[in-house]
Amino acid sequence: MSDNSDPKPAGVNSRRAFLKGGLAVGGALAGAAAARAGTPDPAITELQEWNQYLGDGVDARPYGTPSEYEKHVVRRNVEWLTADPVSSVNFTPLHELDGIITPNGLCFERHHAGIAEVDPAKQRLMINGLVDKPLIFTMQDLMRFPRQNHVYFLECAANSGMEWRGAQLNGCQYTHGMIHNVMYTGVPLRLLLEEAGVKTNGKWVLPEGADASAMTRSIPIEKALDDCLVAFKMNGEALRPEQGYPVRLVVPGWEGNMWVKWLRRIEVGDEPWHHREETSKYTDLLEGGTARRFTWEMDAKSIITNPSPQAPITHGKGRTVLTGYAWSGRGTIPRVDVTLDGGKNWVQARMDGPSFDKSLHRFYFDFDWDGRELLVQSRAHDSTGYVQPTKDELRAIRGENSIYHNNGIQTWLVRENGQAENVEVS
Ligand SMILES: Nc1nc2c(c(=O)[nH]1)N[C@H]1C(S)=C(S)[C@@H](COP(=O)(O)O)O[C@H]1N2
Ligand SMILES: [Mo]
Repeated sequence: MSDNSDPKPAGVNSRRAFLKGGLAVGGALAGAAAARAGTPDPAITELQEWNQYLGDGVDARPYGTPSEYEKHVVRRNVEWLTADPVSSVNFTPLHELDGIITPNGLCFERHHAGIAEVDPAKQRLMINGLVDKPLIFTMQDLMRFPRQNHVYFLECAANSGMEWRGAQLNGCQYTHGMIHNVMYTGVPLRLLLEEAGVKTNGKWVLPEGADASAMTRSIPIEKALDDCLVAFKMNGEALRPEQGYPVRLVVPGWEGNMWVKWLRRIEVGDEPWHHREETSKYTDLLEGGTARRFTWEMDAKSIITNPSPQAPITHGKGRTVLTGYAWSGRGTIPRVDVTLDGGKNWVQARMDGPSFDKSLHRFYFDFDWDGRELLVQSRAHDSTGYVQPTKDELRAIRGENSIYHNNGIQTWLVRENGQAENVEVS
């Protein structure tokens, strides 16, 4: 390594290394995916605009934003889905991302009464109910407890809910985009509960939000004492207002509704409260009119993000990168299978990037596309041995009345022209 105090030698070295690397890669690609040398390319032969002006200085962008060429990479909502945008949802543009982390500005939003703008100086977190000492924590109080960092996915139980009765929305952003994956910094809820002293009959906790919806959910004390976090940072910086600034509850592997944002109170009780969001909502209506309650853990699931309806193959046949995400609320994802022919033949995808518990995982399948129509699907295996089911297998058990917890295998039809659409195969 060169001396950090003088950036110049390092710059020179890395530039030389870059040029050498560039040549090597160029050689390997010739005749495959890269353009052949010999045809003059104006992107090389002509002096580009940006080569001729002095760019913005270091004082121009105190908080950075993406390149203007990335303006299409945004959260999107589906207008007919909800009556108004305040109690609604938008979706993460999964097909535009790579790796496993969701950038803060692209994390889907789900709120029941809009975004609360909480003043951190007036933020209080109260713990009351079946405790020895009811306590109130300011932000400063929270920051004095030992912190932890963990990458976790948050998936709304309604993710893919519109697909129960058949293929509907054209794009993985809409079919699977009620998920994000973030590194949280926070204090284990266990430490705060221990500080208050949970009484022996304290078996449940009820986190409550400070927004106008005052969101509440019953959580068993075992989970609260296990891995829940009271988080104040996401991907290193303060939580975004959309995600519950200044404090939200993190409930790893469990449905997103329980991750109360703008967290202001945690009550300890001896039984669940049976509030609205755990009875009339976030309950699975089964065939025959019975209902399944308290389905907290998110089952293993996966989705091919590229190619997909919003991300067609535009380069023609030959070298092609297929990629996507897989996750499980019960552990890690050691394996993902991929099929190009609607499930007749399966091959193992290549997992890449870190494998964290209850986090998104990235998979790739690198193949030579012969230009023929494809029916692409992915199938996740989680670390408990559970294998993601087909939609028909799910329907056989759960009927078609459900909205929540649809983790069935998704199919994209990729046409000869590279365009893709949402279909089902049986
Ligand atoms: N206070 C409060 N917390 C809330 C909600 C809400 O409306 N208010 N929505 C819940 C639902 S249904 C989901 S899926 C997640 C969404 O988290 P996100 O907006 O960070 O994606 O937050 C949950 N926590
Ligand atoms: Mo949700």
